[in-house]
Amino acid sequence: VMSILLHGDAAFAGQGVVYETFHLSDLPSYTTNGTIHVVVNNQIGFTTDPRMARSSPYPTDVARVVNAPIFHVNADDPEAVMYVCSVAAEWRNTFNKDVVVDLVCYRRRGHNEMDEPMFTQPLMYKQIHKQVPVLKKYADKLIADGTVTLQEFEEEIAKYDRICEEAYTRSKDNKILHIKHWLDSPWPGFFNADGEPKSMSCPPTGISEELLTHIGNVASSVPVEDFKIHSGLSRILKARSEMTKNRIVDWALAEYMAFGSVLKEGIHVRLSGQDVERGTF
Ligand SMILES: Cc1ncc(C[n+]2csc(CCOP(=O)(O)OP(=O)(O)O)c2C)c(N)n1
Repeated sequence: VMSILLHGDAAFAGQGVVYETFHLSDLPSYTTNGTIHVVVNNQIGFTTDPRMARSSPYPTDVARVVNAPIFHVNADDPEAVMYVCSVAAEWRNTFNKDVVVDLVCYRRRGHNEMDEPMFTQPLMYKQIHKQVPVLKKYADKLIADGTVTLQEFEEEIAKYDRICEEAYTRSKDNKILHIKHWLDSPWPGFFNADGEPKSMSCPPTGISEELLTHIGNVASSVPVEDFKIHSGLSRILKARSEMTKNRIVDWALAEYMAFGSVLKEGIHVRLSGQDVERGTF
């Protein structure tokens, strides 16, 4: 058994649990006898640039507290990555201590299906769109030097696609799980006889539809005149205005309505932290 952890670069530097885990790594009752940490260092954390995310030069510097070896490797060079991974595995098997592989790469698309990185990192993403994907680059090289044939390459791709398709189909058979099954203590009084959470009472917080419509309209408008807005964003604003007109709300508009109604009561709202510039939280 060999423990392997996969991390994002921003998460590796920013999540306290990573630092805590490094300090557990060599304690007699907690050690895994060496974990290989693989950091997918795509040089961005959701929409946050490294200079806004951490104070150390490398995202992997947190591993220096235990003097773990850290290998920075160009992820566009699969053979270099394989080489570094074998060295890391050998190190771990010889010394039974943690080791880090920093895969220096880029993220072709957004952090998730809702994220458009051209809104927040347009220059970086113009460069990224010009990059030939590593799979194509490496396949072209292997085919050109006769290591594999085009047919062998295509068969491998089809094999992998099949694994993904089958897993996707299997994921749909999952039976519905009750929340109770996820909790490790009985929480008496919290659940009803069917295992569902009991409804809790809270003071009325409703506001008039007129006020909600007003907030929806403000949230669909551009605050500054003569402001050239990204076409993707104006589409979002237009959709938001349509929703307000049709008395529909999605999560983001509901969030605006919550903030807006609190503002209307004269209470300041301060959004702070990573990614708020795009209105994530
Ligand atoms: C405990 C916790 N803190 C903060 C967040 C908010 N958050 C979501 S994604 C993200 C950045 C993740 O960056 P990275 O690990 O580099 O992944 P990438 O965006 O490159 O996919 C943050 C801070 C979270 N989801 N969980």
